[in-house]
Order: sequence, then C-alpha cells, then structure tokens
Amino acid sequence: TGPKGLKLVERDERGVNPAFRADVLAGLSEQQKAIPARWFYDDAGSQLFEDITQLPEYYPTRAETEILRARAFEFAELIGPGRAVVEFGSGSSVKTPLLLSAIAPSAYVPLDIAGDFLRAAAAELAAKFPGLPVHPVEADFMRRVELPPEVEWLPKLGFFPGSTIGNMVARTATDLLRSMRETLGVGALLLIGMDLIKDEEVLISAYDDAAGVTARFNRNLLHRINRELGGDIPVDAFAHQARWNDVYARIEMHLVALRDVAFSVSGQDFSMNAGESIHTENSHKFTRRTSNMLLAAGGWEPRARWTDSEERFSLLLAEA
Ligand code: AVI
Repeated sequence: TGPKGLKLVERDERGVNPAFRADVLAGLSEQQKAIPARWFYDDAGSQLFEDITQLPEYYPTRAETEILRARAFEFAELIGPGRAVVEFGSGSSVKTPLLLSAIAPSAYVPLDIAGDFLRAAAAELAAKFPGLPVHPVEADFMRRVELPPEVEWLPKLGFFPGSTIGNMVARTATDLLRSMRETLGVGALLLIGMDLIKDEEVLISAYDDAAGVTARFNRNLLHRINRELGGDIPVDAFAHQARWNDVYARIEMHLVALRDVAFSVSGQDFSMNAGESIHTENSHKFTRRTSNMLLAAGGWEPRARWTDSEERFSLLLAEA
C-alpha cells in the first residue's frame, strides 16, 4: 500500500474504482489539470515509493529514522510508558518498531484504509513485540475513527511519520489534525513528522533523482489510468517535472506534455498543448514556526521538536 493510508480500494461491478474515475475525470477537466496524489499508490506505485525511500537523494526517510533512533530516551521521558500508540497508516517496517521499543506502550492500534496491508503489517508487528496487544482498525482516518474498546481508557499517542501531512493543502491538513484530535481524545499526544524547507537544489533532486525512479513513480499514474479507466494516454509524451512553489513552500510534481496530445479516459476526450501539465502532487515543507502554526490550527499545542543532525527533517510532539 502507499504511505499512511492513502490508498482507496473500493470497486464497482465493472472493477472500476468510482472515486478514482471521478477524481481523474474532474481533475483532467480543470484549466490546470490536477490529480490527487493518493492515486499514485497502486501495487506498482507503492513499490516505486519504497524504492524512492532508498534513493541517495531522498533524505526524508533516513533523516526521520535517524531522529527516532537517536532520541529514544527523550521520547521515553516525555511520552512515558503505558500509552496506546495509534498509528495513522499501517506502520513501516523500521520506524514503528523504533518508537515502540523506545516508549514501552500498552497497546498498538494501526489505522489504515487498505485492509490486507493493514493486517499484514499488524501481524508483522505483533511477531516483533510478543505480549503487546495489537488492534488493527480498517478505517478512513481523514474522519473521526471509533477506537477498539480495549484501548478506550488508555492514554493515547498518535503517530504520523513520513511528512505525509505535507502532501495535503493547509485546509485538508487542518481538517485531518482536528479529526485526529477527535479520534484520540483529551490528553492525547501526537508525534508527527514534517519535512523542512531547505536549498532548492536539494529539494528538487530529492523529487527528481538521477536514476529516474521518481519519474517512473509519477508516470505510473498515467499507466494506472490507462489500465484501470480504459485510457489511451500516450505516456511517453509526458515528462516528469519537480518544481519549487515558493508561495506555498512546496515541491510540486507535474507531468508535462512534450507535444500537443489528445487522449480519452473512460470515454471522455481531452487535449493538451505542448508545455501544459498535469499537477500530480504537493509536498509542503515547513519551518519551526509554520509547523507550530499548522499544529495549533489543528487543535494541537506543540510541546517538543527534534531534527536530524543535518536539520533536514523535523519530528514534533504535540498535545491535544
Ligand atoms: C509520501 N510522501 C510524504 C512523499 C513525499 O515526499 O511527499 C511522496 C513522494 N513523492 C515523491 N517522492 C516521494
């Protein structure tokens, strides 16, 4: 699955995901064509994202893992034992165990919309931490989620690593933070990853790597549209592009038409002139102040903040 529950899995009677079709048709009809980033994560896209996290240019995963390793004692002190850790997304093989080992929780509750992946990740975690109750919940965490009764009376720690919050525009990010607060309740803590603003060249190469993996990840969306929505988009006519948008402090990924193109998707016709693009992702970058501001707007008081040794990435602890 994709990172942090971004995958949607429903299908209609013809095997088409109606939400995918609706998003693609609406997005391709806009003046600036745009498709929400969550549709990147089919099986091929999820694998390509895993490959991205290993790239020399893609620092966020390594930087966040470094913080989780280096600050275990501080997490233990500030968070304390006995909390139910509620992870928004199914949990990564590396980061989640680092957190769980650091703080000695009394339960682990992964939330994800993709049930199969959720159960697999939960089983893997349970095997690594015998004796830790694991209660996976299949749910869309963009809304308030009913937690299992077993953890009702435990204090909660929400965990949302990876700077996935950065893939949302401010309004959606704020809505999500508010939903998390409703899900976790009074007295909850939240440990959340947010990537930092840095030199433009460093950011651009993290999203436009020399080996072309991110380009493949981006173009995979077009292959997916062709396959799942009966499209005939000429994929080779599109180039991957990473742009820095300084107004919103974000990296944007686009697919730029290299020539005039005409294609159809689900029986609907579209055309683009050479140079026009489909906007496929936002990845917002933060400063200490803007991350605090976003947390506060979402109903969370920032309590502590850590960065990696090169100050590329931040992990913040906030209180409901
Ligand atoms: C999942 N998300 C936090 C990644 C990011 O960095 O915004 C997705 C990604 N897109 C291109 N490379 C990685």
